[in-house]
Amino acid sequence: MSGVNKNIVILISGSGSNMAAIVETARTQRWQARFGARVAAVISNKAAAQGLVWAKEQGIAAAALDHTAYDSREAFDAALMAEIDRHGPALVVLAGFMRILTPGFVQHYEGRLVNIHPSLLPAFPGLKTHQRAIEMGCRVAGASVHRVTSELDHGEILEQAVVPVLPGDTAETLSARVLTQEHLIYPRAVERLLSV
Ligand code: NHR
Ligand code: GAR
Repeated sequence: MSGVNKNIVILISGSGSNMAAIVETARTQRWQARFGARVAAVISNKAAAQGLVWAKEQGIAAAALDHTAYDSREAFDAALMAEIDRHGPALVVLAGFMRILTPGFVQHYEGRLVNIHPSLLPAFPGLKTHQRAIEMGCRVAGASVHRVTSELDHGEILEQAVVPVLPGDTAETLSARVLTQEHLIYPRAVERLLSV
């Protein structure tokens, strides 16, 4: 990705630990100096998202756009696009963002839109991935960073990490094990996108 001022906009819905991992890696790996890249904004569809508080403390522009205030997915996505585009993003990063995006949104950011999904895609697209992996008797689980297309959790895979499923695991214990790996692979995938 050539050029200077590569603004990264991160979309969250909750705790924002993947967002924080990316912000911290940007700092320790000097993304500004090396790639002209910085996390310009964090946007949540939930005003109560904990990640917004942390982002503000870091001096990052943080905004909430409540999807329930819009009549349709198209109307929400149009407002979200307007908010994102204020920052002229080179990359839009979904990090625990829980709203399915319309084809118009996906098309607008084609080639600039990535997600982290808590399963070894193409296994278990959609929700409740850890519970489903345990119920199926999977011996391994993990996470995938992928490009976002209008087909949910189906874009090109950019990074993956594998963890064991251990006897007695619950969705909570497995998701915590997967999350530690997400914090390694997501910053790595974003850095690779910035460096090409
Ligand atoms: N949008 C598109 N077009 N394509 C993808 O691959 C997307 C996407 C939006 C989000 C993240 C995804 C995940 O990693 C993601 C990938 C939300 C849902 C969902 O069903 C499914 C997958 C993902 C995110 N959301 C419900 C909805 O009606 C709301 C659920 C809730 O609020 O808890 O949008 O898993
Ligand atoms: C992460 O495990 C992420 O993979 C998952 O939600 C968690 C968000 O944690 N994403 C989805 O389930 C998307 N449907 P975080 O807010 O602490 O990054």
